[in-house]
Amino acid sequence: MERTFLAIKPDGVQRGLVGEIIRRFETKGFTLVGLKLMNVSKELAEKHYDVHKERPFFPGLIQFITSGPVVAMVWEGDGVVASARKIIGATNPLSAEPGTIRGDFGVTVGRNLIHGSDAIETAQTEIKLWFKEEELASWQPTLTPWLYE
Ligand code: RTP
Ligand code: MG
Repeated sequence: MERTFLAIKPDGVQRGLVGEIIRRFETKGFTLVGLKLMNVSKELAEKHYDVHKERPFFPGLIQFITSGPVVAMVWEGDGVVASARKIIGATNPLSAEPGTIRGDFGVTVGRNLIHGSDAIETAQTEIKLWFKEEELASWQPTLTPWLYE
């Protein structure tokens, strides 16, 4: 089953949006298989955002992500990688559609509340980077026959 990596960034935690954000993926029908509140080391933040290391916003992004606890999560379900990106909305919250997390709760790109893996391969790399195998729970919700044909 497809999996994605999501992280509620420090602004989402500080603003008390953890429950609201988790609710959106839970009620959609995705399955939570990994969850932890954690402080992010500079080393982990730099590895996670390695593709952006030459960008001007990189130092500020690392500073921000390491500034307070984040909620790291792994979610499972058919098409979860692309669907989660839709639920999250565009990178710039002012361009994100209402109804998306960033569209509903954010106003600026550097405080856009949540990260979501951008492709299936990226998701696999990010899950390995953030979680140990034993921190992930494989389980089949009893609702499965009501979610999938
Ligand atoms: P994310 O990786 O955090 O899920 O966000 P994303 O895919 O929608 O956007 P991405 O292009 O990967 O950018 C990563 C994060 O860097 C910050 N950013 N700041 N100041 C800027 O112009 C700028 N551009 C990007 C955002 O916090 C973005 O989520
Ligand atoms: Mg990204």
